[in-house]
Parts: sequence; structure tokens; C-alpha cells
Amino acid sequence: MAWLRAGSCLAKLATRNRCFHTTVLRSKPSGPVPRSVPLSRLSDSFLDGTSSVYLEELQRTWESDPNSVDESWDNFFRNFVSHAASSPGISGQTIQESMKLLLLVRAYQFHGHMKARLDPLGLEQREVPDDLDPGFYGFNESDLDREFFLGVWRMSGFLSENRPVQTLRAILTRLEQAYCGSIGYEYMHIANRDQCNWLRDKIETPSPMAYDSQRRQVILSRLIWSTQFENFLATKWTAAKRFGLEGGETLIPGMKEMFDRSADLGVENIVIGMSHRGRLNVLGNVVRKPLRQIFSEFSGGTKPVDDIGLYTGTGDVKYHLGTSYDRPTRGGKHIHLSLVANPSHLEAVDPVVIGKTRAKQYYSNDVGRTKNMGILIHGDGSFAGQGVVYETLHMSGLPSYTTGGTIHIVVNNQVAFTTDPKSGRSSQYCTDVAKALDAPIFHVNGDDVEAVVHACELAAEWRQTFHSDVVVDITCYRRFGHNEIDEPFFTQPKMYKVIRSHPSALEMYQKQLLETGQVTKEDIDRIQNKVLSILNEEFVASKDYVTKRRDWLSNYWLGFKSPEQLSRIRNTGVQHEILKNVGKTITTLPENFNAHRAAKKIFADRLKMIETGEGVDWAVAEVLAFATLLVEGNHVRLSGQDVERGTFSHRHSVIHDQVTGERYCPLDHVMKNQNQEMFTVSNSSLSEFGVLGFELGYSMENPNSLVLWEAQFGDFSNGAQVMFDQFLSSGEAKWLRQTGLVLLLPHGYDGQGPEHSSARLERFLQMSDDNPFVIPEMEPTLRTQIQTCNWQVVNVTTPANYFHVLRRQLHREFRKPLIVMSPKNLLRHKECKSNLSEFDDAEGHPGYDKQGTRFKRLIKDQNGHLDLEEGIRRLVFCSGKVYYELDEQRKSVDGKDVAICRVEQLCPFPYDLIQRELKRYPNAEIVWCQEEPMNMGAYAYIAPRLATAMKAVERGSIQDIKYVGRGPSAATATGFYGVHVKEHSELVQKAMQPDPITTPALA
Ligand SMILES: Cc1ncc(C[n+]2csc(CCOP(=O)(O)OP(=O)(O)O)c2C)c(N)n1
Ligand SMILES: [Mg+2]
Repeated sequence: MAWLRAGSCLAKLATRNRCFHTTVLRSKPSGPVPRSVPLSRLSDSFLDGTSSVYLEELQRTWESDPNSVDESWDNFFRNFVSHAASSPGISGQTIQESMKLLLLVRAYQFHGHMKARLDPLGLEQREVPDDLDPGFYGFNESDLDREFFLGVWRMSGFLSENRPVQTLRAILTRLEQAYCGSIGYEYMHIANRDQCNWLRDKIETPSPMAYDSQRRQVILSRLIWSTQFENFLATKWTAAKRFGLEGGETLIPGMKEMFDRSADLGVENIVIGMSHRGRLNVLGNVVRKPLRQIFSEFSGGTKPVDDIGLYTGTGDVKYHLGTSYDRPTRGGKHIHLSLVANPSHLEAVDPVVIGKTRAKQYYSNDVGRTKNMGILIHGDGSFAGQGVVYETLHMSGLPSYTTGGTIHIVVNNQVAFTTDPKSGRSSQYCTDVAKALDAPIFHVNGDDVEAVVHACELAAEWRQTFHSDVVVDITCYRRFGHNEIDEPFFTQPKMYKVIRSHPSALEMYQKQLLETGQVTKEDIDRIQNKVLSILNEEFVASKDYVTKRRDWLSNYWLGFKSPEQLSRIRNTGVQHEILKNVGKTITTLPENFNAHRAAKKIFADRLKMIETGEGVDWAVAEVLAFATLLVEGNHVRLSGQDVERGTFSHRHSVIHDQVTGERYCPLDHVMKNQNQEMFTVSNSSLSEFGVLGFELGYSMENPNSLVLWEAQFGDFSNGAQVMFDQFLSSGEAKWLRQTGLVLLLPHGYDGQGPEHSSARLERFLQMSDDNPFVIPEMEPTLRTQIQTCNWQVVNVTTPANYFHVLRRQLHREFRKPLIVMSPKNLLRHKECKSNLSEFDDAEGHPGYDKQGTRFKRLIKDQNGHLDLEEGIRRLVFCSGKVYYELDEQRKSVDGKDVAICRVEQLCPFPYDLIQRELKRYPNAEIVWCQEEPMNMGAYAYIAPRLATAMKAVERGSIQDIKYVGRGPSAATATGFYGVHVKEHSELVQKAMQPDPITTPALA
């Protein structure tokens, strides 16, 4: 069949200049009739093999033996023969002609969009494929009024059974109407026959957009709102940046009608993500953020105040803010809309919206995923250019990430800042990436408001019918520059010359409705005046408007504390019986389950740890944290690459039956009749940006959930850097939104080379906002240090401490992101074990401090516990697994006069505990030891804070901090194992050397 495919490529290349509105019949080519079948584009099985030659051959075969051809072909030939015999008009028609006509119809279904009138400016230079030309198949003028038999296909729409015989003229008119009007449909790439038929049915119906005059008035009014809103802002704040929607105003009626239709079809909640363009218009007109609030923000905006707390954060520019409201719909229902706050990084909000939508589905038990829906609005440049678009699309069908379909709307103004599409993408359409998902794509001329409304409604119907993604590409233009103070003539002079004299979509629609008598001039004036007077009223009211913070916090967050409101520190130990009980469940596999031999052993060992209460390892600590949180009624969700088994083969949260392949997840069974999603562990797609963004959005919905994302190795998380910079570290400050998301980033120097050693701890610490020179209130009953800091960074060294730091995430009245430098070789380290008694809350047990059992921000030296240890000559502060290596070296040199303190929580800095240790060892040389190079790791973060602590207790200054660690380096680690070992032994030896350390401190 290779030759057929080659033929189809030729057909694809053979194109001619586009010709709108009319179909020009070309005379039959004089040379050999080209192969007319773009085979690769035919997806219905019936047409799986065809060409002129092939068809003739097939017909001959059928004539000699009808059973020798496929049933569908047999059907066709039989029908044709019987119609030809009974219908005088087609008696002269050959089977070949009929089949060519069929190909013409198919060509329109495939390529009709290439001829659709999509560009409001008419500047688009597109080639229309030859296969849309009847002459290409040998038809000419004289054939126009002949009747043809189209066949009887198991197909919807045009080629369905009810009208198999039509004139060529009628066929062409209908094809042009259906496929080459203001909407170009791309759907023939979809492999699913039912979906194609569903769309054909909708597209090929004779009058798809029959709106009555009442409906048209609603559409008109919505378009007036959209247009007037931008005009109003433009007149009141002439030089303010607002990234206006002018040129794409039909987005608003489109969205509103889409939401109304969705509500009719059962949607109750919509989460919206969008960037700058038209965001204010969407906020005001679609989400219904009070106009007075928007206007107040324009006038400089007051910092929000709150009757409960004073925390206002840093705020954000107006076109990034989010909000949420209940909005009545045309059909008399209500729909809840939330627009997620987003940073300027285009498309970064996409996965966040989808994650939040998925969480809403979980919490509302929306198992069919029909009540909660995500909508993403994109720009043409960013949709084509940003990789996270694909990462987000790609999650849409994954069981743990699907939301039952997202509707994508592209505000395709045919320019990205100053960049033309030809420099911005290699594909024909900016939406081509969505074809990878088999999503239908509706390209629509943004000047035709009814077509926009129709495409938007169709998208809503598709989503509720097929529960998968769909794209509406509104081809429009940008009336002004990229923003209101930008000059577009510098770079797009020709386009803007056309735009200057181009009437607005509203002007065109008003004219159309007046001409057809659908509305009167008075109707229009009435609506215009009403809108203007409301805008003016709101403007006046905006002067006294006082923003309330938490405007968009959902009910789940009621009672949660802002950074100024003191939240009690709670213990996180768990009753011994509960630990034993859940411990049994999570270490027991069902009878007759054929687990892998090694997995059986792991589970048996785990059971032993629970039974004896000794030697609890990292994986068991984690599973105990999850299980106890579940028992307390929380939702736990862990995702990332290979997290089910664990990259280091340590977790085994899902066990696979070696005979049946069946899966068993012990944590699904810690409670009776447990909802299967209550504990979710899921391997993810190989994406960091997208998946982390998804989990972040998920975590923001409901605080009673522990949501974790684990990087394969910590360094890979830099693929999600935008999420750290723009959302995780600064989201609360900018948008007053909290999240307790946990990041597990495997980190540690064990000779695995530059990329697998470092999770780039320094970057997380550098983004921490605790003041290095000011010791905050550290008194336990008054301490808000951790609430006022933007996030927590820990490098934990014991299983019990890991258990407590995870549980602490939920046992508090606020939420903070938690960055965990998680271990690799500690997972199996013989010393890295805890006793079960460190997990429980029994007084007197090893984990029990003065206050009870909780996370230890600092672990003091294991040897001397007196309040004053004057004989200690060196105090080594460190963090993470290097502790075990230092301790081993200390043992080997019998360094009893060296104390080693583990800073388990680096950020916020545990000033109180550090000072306690400084006081305990008054004569000790103070050392910071790390395994990372000097320009990496925690050194730069620790030094000024340690110095501040030292100064306060008169233990010296920054000059007195001695550094032990690797030297400065460009790469995070050496690639040579031998060098690693050498560096490592030098490091630990130096930390324990008898002589004072001379390495200069960070000055
Ligand atoms: C990731 C990212 N890169 C660059 C920018 C700077 N930038 C802001 S708007 C814009 C053009 C966007 O074009 P398009 O997606 O077509 O949206 P439009 O402004 O045309 O509506 C650019 C490059 C950004 N905000 N985000
Ligand atoms: Mg654009």
C-alpha cells in the first residue's frame, strides 16, 4: 500500500490559491486523471483502500463474486445498482462517478476548514487543497444539475441514508455551507467513528445556527457589555495597561453561552484559567467580579483589609488576580465560576486549573466528571509555543489526572506581542498540538458572533457527551497594540492599516440585526444606555470600595489562619494502638496474592518492624504517616514518576500479582469501605512542569488533604521551576492562597554524578523570605515564624522525623508548602531507623519532648545532653545524610570532643534551638559542614542566620563560622566515582580533624 500513501502525499501538496465563497469548477484536466484519493486522511473503514484503479478493480471483483469484497463495499454496489435501475436521473452515472463524488464529500469533511472564512481581516493567504475542486475528480459545469447517487453509508450527516440521490449543485452548496462558512471544523483526525458521526450530524445539519430573535437579543446584549466594558476602561484610564480584548470581544458572548449550555447539561462548577488578554472583561462580565472592585483596582487599588487579620501579602497586578462567584444562567440555573489567579508566565496556570478541577470532582463525588469542568483560555502565540500546553493536554486521558475533558478557547488575534504567526510556529494552525489528543477543533471567525456562540455551545455539548478535550479557536484580531501603550504600526503596518478601518464585531452584528429586522434602533439604544449607566454607577461606587481579602477562598478554608493569626503548635504523635492497627493493615497482603518474592520479604520485614517496634525504616514511616492521616479522615494523594514502586524500589505502595497482574494497594484498606480515591498513589506522565502544576492546583482546593509530588531525582524538578518561582514560593504573598503541597526531592551525594546528586537545595533556600538578620519571636506560645515564612525547607534524617513533618502539614490551622530534600541511601541505611515509640504520643518515650511528640526542627548531638558541655571543642552543624557519615568518622577517630547537630528544618531557621546548642557548647569551634559545593547547598543561607544567632548569644560573628564542604563548583558533583570518594573522605576527615579549621567563612 506504500504507493497509495505516496499518492496521498502528492494530493496534499497539489494545492491552489484559496477562493472564498464560490466554487469554481475547473474543466477536466487533459493529462491522466490524478489519483484522487488522499487515502491517509480517510478514517472510516469503508474507505480504507481506494484509488481509481483500485475502485475499478474492486468493482470487477464484486461483479464476478459479491462475496469476495468487504461487506460494506458489497452494500454500496448493491445499492448503487438498485438506485441506478430505479432512478432515471442517474441511469447514465457510473459507479466510478459516484465514488469520486463520495471522495469529494470526504475531502470537504477533511479539508473544508482550509476554505472556511476564518480571518476577519481577510489577510490570510491560505492554499485551498485541490481535492476540494470538483474538476479534480473530472466533473464540469454540465454535471452540476445531474443527480448523483451518494451511497448508503453507516454514517451521519451528509452521507447518511435519507438522501442518497442529489444533484451535484445541491451537494456542493451544502458542503460549502457546512464546511466553508464562518466555522472551519477539524475533526477527521479523530479515530473514533461514533465521535465523527456525532460531529457530522451537528455540522451537516441544514441550519445549525437557527437562533430566534429573543436569543439574538441576549447575544447582542452580551456583545454590547463586552464592547462597552473595554471602551469604558479606555476612556477612564487612557494609559493604564489592561491588555484589552478589542478585536476579540465576541469571546464574552461565546463564553457566556458556553457556560449556559454547560449548565443546561449538568455542569455546576467551572474552573477557569486564562492569561492577560481580556482577563478583566472575563472577570467583570463572565465571572461577575463586582465592577466597582475592578475599577477600584484600576484607580491604584487599596491594599485589602480583613476584619480577622491584617495580612495582605504583596498583592499582584489587576490582570493576574483571580476570583470566584455564583452566576445565574440563561436557563435559570446557577453555576459557580472560579478564575484562578495566575502569573504572567503564559500557560503556566493550565495544569493548576486542571488539578483544581480534579480535586473539586473528588470532593463533590463527581464520579462521572460531569458537574465540574475546567476551561482554559489561551493566546495563539502561547498555545503554540509553550510546552506546558502539551504537558497539560497529555494528562487529559490519564486515570488519575483526567477531568472528563477541558474546553480550550484560543483568542487567536494572529499576533503574539510583535511576532507574526509565521515566526511563531511551524504548524498551520496554532491549535495543531491538540490533534495529538484526537480533540475536535472548531476554528471560528471572531467577527461572526453567532458562529462564535455556536462553536462554543458545540464545544460544551461535546465535552458533556464525550468527556474529552475540545478546542474553540476564535480567529480575531487585536485592535490596538499588545497593551494600551504599545505601538503596533512599528511591526505590523499592513495589518493595522486594515484594522484601522475595520468595523467592530458589535457594529457588524447591530447592522445585521437591524437589516433583517430582528431588533430596532430603539432596542439597541436601550441596551447601550443601560450598560453605560451601570458602568457609570459602578465607577462612582468604586471610589469607596474596600477590598476584602479572602474574596475567593472556598468554604473548605473557613477558619484557617492567616500569617498574623497565631496557630497553635500541635503534637503529631499517634496512639500506640492505632499505630499497631494500621501497621498491620499496611504490611499485610491478601491471601492467595502472588506477590513478587522480594516484595513478600519486604512486607514480612515491615510487619516485623511493627510487631517488634524496632528498626522502622523510611518507607514504613511514610506509610504510617499516610495511614494515620487517612484514619483521621484526610485525603492523601502522591504522584510523580514511578512513585508507586518508588524510584529506589523502596516504597512498594502498589503490589502486582505475578500471575494475574492484579494490583493491590494496602493503603486503600486502612478503613472499612474506604473510598478508593481517598488514598491515591499514581505514577505520572514523564512531565515535571505539568504534573507538579496539577498537584499544586489539587492541593489548593481543600486543606484537609496531604498532596505530595515526588521528583524522580531532585534535579529534574528544575523542569518545573516556573511553578516554584511563580506559584509555590510566592502564591500566598501575591494572591493570599495557601497550599500545603509537599515536594519530595531526592537529594544527596553518593557518587551518582552531577545530575543525580543535587536537588538544588540552594535555590529553595534562596527563595525563602525569612530575614537573615532578624530573630523573630521564638517563644513557643507566641511564635508565628513558620506562618510568616513563605515555605518550609527540610532535610530530615530519621524516619520518625519524616513521619512527623508529614503529619505536621495537616495538624495545624494554616497551610505552607513543604520542600523535602528526601534521601536515597538513607532509605536502606542501617543506622537510619527509628523505634515505633518515636511515633507515638506516650510520655517518656524517646520521641517525647517537654511538649510531647512532634517534628524536631533540630536534632541535638546524641552524646552529651547536659545543659553545659564545656569539654566539647567543636560543634558541627549539618543537615541531611552527611550526618551519618560524620558520625561514622567521629566513631572511627574516637572524636568524643566533637558534637554534631542536625538542622532538620533549614527554613524557617530554628534560631531558638540553634542558640540553645550554642550555649550548651560555650568553648566549641563552630562549623558548618555540608556535602554540596560551597556555592550550593545550605551554606549561603545558613551563614548569615547562624551568625545572627551567634551574635545574639555573644558567640562571635560570621567570621567565626568555619566551612567544611566541597569547594565552589560549576557542576553540582563530579562524574568520577573515585573522585567522589576522595572528596567525601577529605570532607569528613576535615570535620573531625584535631587541629582547628581554617577555611574562611562567608564574609
Ligand atoms: C512564558 C512567557 N514568555 C514570555 C512572556 C511575555 N509575553 C507576554 S504576552 C506575550 C505574547 C503573547 O501572545 P499570545 O499568546 O498570542 O497572546 P496575545 O497577547 O496575543 O493575546 C509575550 C511573549 C510571558 N508572559 N510568558
Ligand atoms: Mg495573540
